[in-house]
Amino acid sequence: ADVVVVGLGYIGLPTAAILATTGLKVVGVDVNQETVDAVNNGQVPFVEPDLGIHVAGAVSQGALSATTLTPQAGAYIVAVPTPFKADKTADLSYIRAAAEGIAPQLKGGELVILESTSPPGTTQRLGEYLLELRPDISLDGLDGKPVVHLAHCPERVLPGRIMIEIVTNDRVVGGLTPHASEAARQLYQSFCQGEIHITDAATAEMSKLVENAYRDVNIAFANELSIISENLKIDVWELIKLANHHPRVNILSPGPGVGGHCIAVDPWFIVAADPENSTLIRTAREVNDSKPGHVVDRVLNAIGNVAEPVIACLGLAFKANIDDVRESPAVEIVQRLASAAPHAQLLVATPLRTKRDLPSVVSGIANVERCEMQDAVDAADIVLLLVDHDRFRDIPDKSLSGKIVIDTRGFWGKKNV
Ligand code: SAJ
Repeated sequence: ADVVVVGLGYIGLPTAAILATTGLKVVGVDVNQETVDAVNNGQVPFVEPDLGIHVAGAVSQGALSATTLTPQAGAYIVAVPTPFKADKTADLSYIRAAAEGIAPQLKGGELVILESTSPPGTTQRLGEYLLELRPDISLDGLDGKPVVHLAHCPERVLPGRIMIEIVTNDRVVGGLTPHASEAARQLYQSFCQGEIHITDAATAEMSKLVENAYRDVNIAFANELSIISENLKIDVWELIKLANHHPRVNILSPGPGVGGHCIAVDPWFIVAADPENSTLIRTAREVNDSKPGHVVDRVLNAIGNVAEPVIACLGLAFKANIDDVRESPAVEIVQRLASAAPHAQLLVATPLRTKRDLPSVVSGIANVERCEMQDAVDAADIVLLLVDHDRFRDIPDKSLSGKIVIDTRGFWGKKNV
């Protein structure tokens, strides 16, 4: 293969598909046989606009295939998860496993790119894993052994817009050596129309973390405002709209909390790297993490003395118009509400989910069931909007009248707040 992409998830599969459209021969590697089979059938195991067309096209032309065993290639892109552990430090075991797959295939001259969002120093660490497994290679060539070139190139695509942003976004590339940076730049130039900025590996790692921490801090500001406004009986949406008329103010939107596998995770990697000096970043994380609990309290208050309350929970995804529930505040709210109010019936509407059941994180809870959105609203005493999916626009205003509406996203505007 020209390029092997290790990890066929939200980043690896789009990257593999887009590389395959440039004429390169791409092999995707994944530990999950179902994912491998799906890709080889030209299918995508999750929802992402336009990805299906790219994958089906590339597979049918023979440019893209998938396997569980890492083959030989000129370049490897590692796009595996880097979740955090209970102590909020990064779990690098998937990166280690990727290295174990790649190491036996190396001959010298290959490019190995880490795309997974990683704590500072991880590209170097990946290099060290490879050296441990293959003492006969080198990362810089200074010892005369065959060289393997390592670089970090963090992805910055927005779920829901991945196939557009993967082409149009600027990229940061940081090699362990200038040669590695240059080789990585050439590979990304094959499909990336944005500018490619070269730096060192640690700065590239940190730049990704900082972008997401920046957004987290700004969302925390909005979330803190929403709680203050509630206490002061001010409509936070109107407040923010007015403040944003100032030419240098741009407050983000409050919501039920911050989810996803990036913004809710990455700032912790900065905190872990320098706990003493990252007080603002840590506090923002804590503010955003406390928001689901706040929403649960609001609902419990609204339930009051209702004997058998029915609550329509609209949406489970971590944000609008996608079906991804990773770290989703909506999931946390449904779980906590179900146990805090065991007498309540929770009807959950997930209009974007193609599978029949609820995701495993909430299925099997006795008082939680999946329901069509309009049926859920019609049956409910309380309508709890958790995700601003466009599909919820189809719910007519009149079906909300007479219900208690808790709109965590400002979706329905002032009238229902
Ligand atoms: N959210 C709010 N209020 C807002 C904006 C977002 O509550 O005003 C919430 C969302 O509902 C969601 C969470 O924050 O729960 C994160 O959503 P998001 O749209 O801000 O970001 P992600 O996680 O989908 O993607 C981010 C992006 N990073 C930045 O915008 C700096 C994306 O470019 C990254 O590639 C991605 O993280 C990643 O993979 O790191």
